[in-house]
Amino acid sequence: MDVERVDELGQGHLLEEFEGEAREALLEQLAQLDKQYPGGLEAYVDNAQTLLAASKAGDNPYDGYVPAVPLGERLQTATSQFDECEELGMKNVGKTGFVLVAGGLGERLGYNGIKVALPHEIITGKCFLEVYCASILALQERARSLSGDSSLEIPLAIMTSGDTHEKTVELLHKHGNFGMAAGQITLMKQEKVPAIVDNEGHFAQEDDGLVATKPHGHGDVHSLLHSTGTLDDWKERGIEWVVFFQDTNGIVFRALPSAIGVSAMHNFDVNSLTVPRRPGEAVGGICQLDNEETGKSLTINVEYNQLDPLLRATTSPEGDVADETGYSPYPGNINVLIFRCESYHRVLSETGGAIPEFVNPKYADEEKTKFKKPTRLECMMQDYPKLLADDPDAKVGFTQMERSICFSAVKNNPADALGKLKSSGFAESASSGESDVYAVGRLLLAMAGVQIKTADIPSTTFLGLPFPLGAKVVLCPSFGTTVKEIRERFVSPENVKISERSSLVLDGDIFIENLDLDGDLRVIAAPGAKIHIKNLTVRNEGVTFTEVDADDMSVDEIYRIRGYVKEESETMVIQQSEPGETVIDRK
Ligand code: UPG
Repeated sequence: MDVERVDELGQGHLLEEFEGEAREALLEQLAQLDKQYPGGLEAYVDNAQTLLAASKAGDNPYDGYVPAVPLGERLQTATSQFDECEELGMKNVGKTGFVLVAGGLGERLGYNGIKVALPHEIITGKCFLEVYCASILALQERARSLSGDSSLEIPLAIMTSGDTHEKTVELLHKHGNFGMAAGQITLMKQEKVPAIVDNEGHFAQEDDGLVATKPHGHGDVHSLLHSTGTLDDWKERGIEWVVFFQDTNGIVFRALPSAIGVSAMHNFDVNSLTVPRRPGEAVGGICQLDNEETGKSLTINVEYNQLDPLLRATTSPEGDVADETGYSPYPGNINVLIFRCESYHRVLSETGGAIPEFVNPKYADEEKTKFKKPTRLECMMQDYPKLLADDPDAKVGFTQMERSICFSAVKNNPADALGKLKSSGFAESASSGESDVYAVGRLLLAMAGVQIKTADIPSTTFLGLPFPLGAKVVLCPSFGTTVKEIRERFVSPENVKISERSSLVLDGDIFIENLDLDGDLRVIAAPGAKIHIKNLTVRNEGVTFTEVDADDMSVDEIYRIRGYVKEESETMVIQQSEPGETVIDRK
């Protein structure tokens, strides 16, 4: 970029103290930033000035809108309605593309690596990204046998950022893309935007002269799917549904077949998966916003920091409070979104996928002219329905499910998690994410009729956070992608008994008749192999979790953020690596 252009953009201050190489580097960076932002830096400065003026004036983005609880589908597990949705969803998964947003640094978690590399539980040690890839591959296998098309491939796009890109590439490379084919995964790197120091939109500068930059938010995923040609490609390949999910929700694939089924049933352009939301928790609320004056109505997420002021200003002077159920009446957004590819593609072609932005400066003075620290424009992926506001035919809905089957994120360090647990009932820590994986395993087995305790389970604490001491059950995606499929793996479930202190991993094509487990058991059937457990009694020392000092730097960080490690005294492994069937018949 040349010097005149920098002046035209009102950013001449950046050049004042920098000559020579530093100036060259700065001009090069500005040219790059100009290229990356839709409409260039001129648009960025314009947008910043407009949004900062509105923020200074105290404008409410929801002015004129009154929130109401939207209509949506509420699905309960273990009902025929759930089964029907799953079945319909499974007919559609072969025509689905998955998008993982993984550009966030996870500052609240305080973990030094990328979040998708964290183990989703430490019994298998499989990381989040591995679980996501395995889930997609398991769905792909089912879709292949349903369609008879053995070349069918389900695509995955991952949004990374400067903070996460290299490490994500390394992780995929190290593990051979976790079994996904070459070209099946598309990486899309989001770029940062200039940090801004005042209401005029002047950019902040680092000591070396470069512009200070900050993340632009997960809303970039839409413009990236457009600009990289990924969505064009998916549409051409016949993809009908696009599913977005977050980096650390280890159980989300348990809910996706049925949620895709709901989308297909209602032909929803946008379907948000939601959970009952506790007032005050860091989970946005899906609201139907009605504007009497314009007659417009919009079903959209109102972010957690904006819900309370909106409610106070409109329908509820007490703000973000519970109704008689103990939950907020507004369904909680978990940023698991399912879009209809055809209309999504059309909207992105028309708009480029630029999502309306917002700014959230922390003011240092009453006149609102100074910021405590530089701010920037941001955008959120769940704001996409704003691009549909002028389309009266757009169908925007939600699918509510029990939290235990679809949502448990890992976002907070143990100390903050304790505070969150006290204030909202949800810790969202590494240990709560892990214990929720085991809990959904127990739940699915109990729904299949297995004798396993799912309620009144005693807890211990690690770093002050409660950890239920129930059976540690890990049902890998290869073992079952739907509730029905898992049910069918047990021929006589009443003859399967798992004690509370047990741990169990079921990975692959496995059928179980009679099993009495008190200890640790891992059953692993490689692709093409089958294991039939006719009769098996297991009694061994098993696995225990023991406390570790979170400040002991000799302990790996993945354990320090949990406050425990696993001690494997005695385990039993039944493994079949070659194609063919193994029958286990040991009383
Ligand atoms: N992310 C990016 N790029 C960014 C910022 C975030 O890819 O610039 C990713 C991040 O990696 C994660 C996801 O986006 O996978 C969500 O980010 P996170 O910081 O975890 O979001 P929150 O502020 O916790 O809130 C989001 C939604 C909120 C929802 C909540 C559920 O905004 O409405 O209730 O997630 O976990």
